[in-house]
Amino acid sequence: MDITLYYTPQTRSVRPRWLLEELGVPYQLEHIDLYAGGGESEAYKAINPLGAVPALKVDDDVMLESGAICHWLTDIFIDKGMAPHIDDRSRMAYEQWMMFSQATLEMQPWLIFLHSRVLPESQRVEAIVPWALRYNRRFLKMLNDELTGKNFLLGDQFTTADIMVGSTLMWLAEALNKYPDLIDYVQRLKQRPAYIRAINEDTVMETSREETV
Ligand SMILES: N[C@@H](CCC(=O)N[C@@H](CS)C(=O)NCC(=O)O)C(=O)O
Repeated sequence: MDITLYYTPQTRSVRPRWLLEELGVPYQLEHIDLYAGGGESEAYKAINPLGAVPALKVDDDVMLESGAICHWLTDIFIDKGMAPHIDDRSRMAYEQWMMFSQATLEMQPWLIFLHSRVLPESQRVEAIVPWALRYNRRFLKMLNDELTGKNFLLGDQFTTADIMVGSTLMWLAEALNKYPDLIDYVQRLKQRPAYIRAINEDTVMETSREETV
C-alpha cells in the first residue's frame, strides 16, 4: 500500500501526519504551499477540487477530510491499537469523541486561531475571539470535566480521538487558561514522540515496506 499525504505545516493536515507517525507505517509527504497558492494549482485541484489540505492518496485512490482520513487509517491499521475494536464497548466513547471533534468542537477554536494567530492583523475581526470563546465555554468545560483524573479521553488508552480533539484544542493556546486539566492534557499530547516528529517538517518515518498491509 503506497500512502501519500498532501500536507501543509500548521494546518489540519498535521492530524493525519501525527497519526501516521503514531502508527509507524511508511508514507510520503507531498508539500502543498497553501500560502504561495499551491492549493490552486491544476495538479493539486485534480487531487482536491477544493484546494484544501489534507488529502490522502492510497495507491490510486484519494480521500479528503482530516476526520475521515484519520478514522480510516485507524481502522485499516486497527492492530496498531489506535482505537478500540468495533465490538469493544469503549468504541462508543471513541466514536463520540471522533465526531464531537468535527461536528461540535471545531468551528469556534478555528475562528479563534484564524483571528488571533493566522490572519494578518489588518484582516482580523476583533469581536470574533471573545464571541467564540463564550460560545465554546460549555464544550471546554465538558472536556475539562471528562479529562479530570484521566490521561486521555478513553482513560489510559491513547487513541485517534485524542489526536482529533487535542489538535483542535492546540489552536486555543492561552484561551485554555481557565481549564487546567485541558492545559495538562495538551502538554501531555505535545510530549508524544510521534507528535514531535509530525511537527518537524523534515521528518518522514522510514519504516520498512513489509510493515504495510
Ligand atoms: N474539514 C476539512 C477542512 C480542510 C481545510 O479547510 N483545510 C485548510 C487548512 S487547515 C485549507 O486547506 N484551507 C485552504 C483553502 O480552503 O483554500 C478537513 O478537516 O480536512
